[in-house]
This record gives sequence, structure tokens and C-alpha cells, in this order.
Amino acid sequence: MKLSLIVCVLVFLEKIQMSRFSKAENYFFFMQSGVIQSNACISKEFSVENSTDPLIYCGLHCVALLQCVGVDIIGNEPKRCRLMFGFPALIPANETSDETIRYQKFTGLTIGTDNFCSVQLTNGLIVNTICNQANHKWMLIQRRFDGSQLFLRNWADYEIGFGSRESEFWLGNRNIHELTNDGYTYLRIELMDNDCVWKYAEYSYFYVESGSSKYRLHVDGYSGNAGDSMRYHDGMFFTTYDNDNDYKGYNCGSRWRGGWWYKYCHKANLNGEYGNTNYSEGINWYYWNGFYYSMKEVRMMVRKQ
Ligand SMILES: [Ca+2]
Repeated sequence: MKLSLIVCVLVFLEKIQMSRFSKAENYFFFMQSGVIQSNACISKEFSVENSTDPLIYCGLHCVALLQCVGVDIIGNEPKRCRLMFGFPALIPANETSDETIRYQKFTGLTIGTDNFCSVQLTNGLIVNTICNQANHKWMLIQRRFDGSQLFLRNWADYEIGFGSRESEFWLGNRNIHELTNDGYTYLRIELMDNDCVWKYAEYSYFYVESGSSKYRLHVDGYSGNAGDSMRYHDGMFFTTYDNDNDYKGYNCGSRWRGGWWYKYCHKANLNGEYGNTNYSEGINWYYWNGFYYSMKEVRMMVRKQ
């Protein structure tokens, strides 16, 4: 009895999934309104004439703009169209009304919708994070988007992890080690600037050693458009303000306000201080915006090869 019910539900879900993807032919597919917060931008809002199909009209405007990742169609006649900037997924729901319908732009860089998820690793460890259910199962290991979490933390905090899936977080060095040990060794980093333009960097090899090796980083095989700021950190140990494993005379973690695989000290400081534009103290990605620019949003995620 129970089993047949489950089968029915699965068939139903599969049908929903299919209808969702059939929309992709129009360069858009339906995306559930974002329960996961983000600081993405609404770039433009305008009315759509009653005689016009709002999806086609809004869609053409979005396709014409590189930064546009999706549209919201809101209100009654005349409907209004909002063009959204930001990451393809994680764009916020600014209207909770039933009248709002959101469509996401379908591009080669689109990687799908985000959901809360739990994944059990082969050693039995259960990791709770945000997953992205597109072609690959991405798991988020870090998120920054509003400065609500303090990232200047000690070794123990970075080891266990802090924050939550509803907010900013660091998944924890122990979890990240276990994930990479379990084959999640492909890394993707997405970065958004203050105009909601976003870029990415991918690494075809990413491995973090265990705590006894001070969570030493191995990273290689860059591709992307944000520049390769991680290669500099390859081979480095993790440093926090209370555990100095970097090569500099002082403690890079306390000086540059985060926990990271610091060297002399960094080209990437993704756990730096949110919104801080002082030299090297903010969320820096040197090869895109240098040391005086702090990213509006960042997310780091891993998948299997
Ligand atoms: Ca040092």
C-alpha cells in the first residue's frame, strides 16, 4: 500500500520535472520562487501591453542583456515585467504574491535550481547544505551574501563549520575534507560584484587534507572567466587567527580578517570581512577586482568528477 503510494508520487514528480524542462525550448524554464535569500538586483521594471505575450516580451529583453538571468512577471492586466540580475539560481523572491511568475534564463552557464539537502557520505557522515540539482549534483561549501555571519573565527569554528543554510555559512574543514575524500573533487566558485554582474572559476581538481595535515589545500585545473586566484594557494595549510600556518611573519588570518589557506598572504580572501574595502581585508578575488573591492556575493560548491 505504502509502496504504491510512493510510486505514484514519484511518477507525478517526474511529470512535473518533464514539464519544467519543456519550457527550456523558449530559453526559459520555470523556477520556484526563491526561499533562499540573495542580494541580487532587479535591473528594470516595465509594463507589458495586454495584446503582447508577457513571457516572450520579457524574455526577449532578458536575452538581449548579458547580465539578465531571469524575469519575474507580476501583477494583473497590464502585467509588469522585471528583469533580474544575479546568479542563475538563488535570485530572491521580491514578490510573494500568487500573481508573480518567475522564469529563469536558459544559458550555457545556467546550473539549475537550489534546494536544501542532506547527503550521506560513504563513511556515514551526513552533510547538510544547499544542493543544485542540474546536470551535476553540486553541494555548497560556502556562501556569503549579506554580512550576517562573522567570518573572523577561530580554528575550532572553521573545523566544525558555522552559520546555516538559511544564511551565510562555512561548511567546516572536516566536512570539506570528507567530501573531497568521497570524490567531490571538482570545485566551482561564483562571484558577484556590486552591480550583480557575476563570474566564475572552476577547478577540475580540489582536495583538502585532514586535520592532522592542517587541512592542506590542493587545487588545479582552472577554467572560467573570473581569473585564477586560487592557484596561488595550492599546497597551503589552513590558517585562523589562533592557528598560524601561513608563510608570513605575522598571522595572515587576524591581519586580513578571515580563515583561509593563506600563504604570504592571499590572492583570494573569500572568508574575509563582508563589505570591507580596505586593502586585502574584504572578500577579495584579486584577478577580477583587486585588493580594494569586496564581492557582493560568493558561493563555493563541489561536485563529483
Ligand atoms: Ca604567519
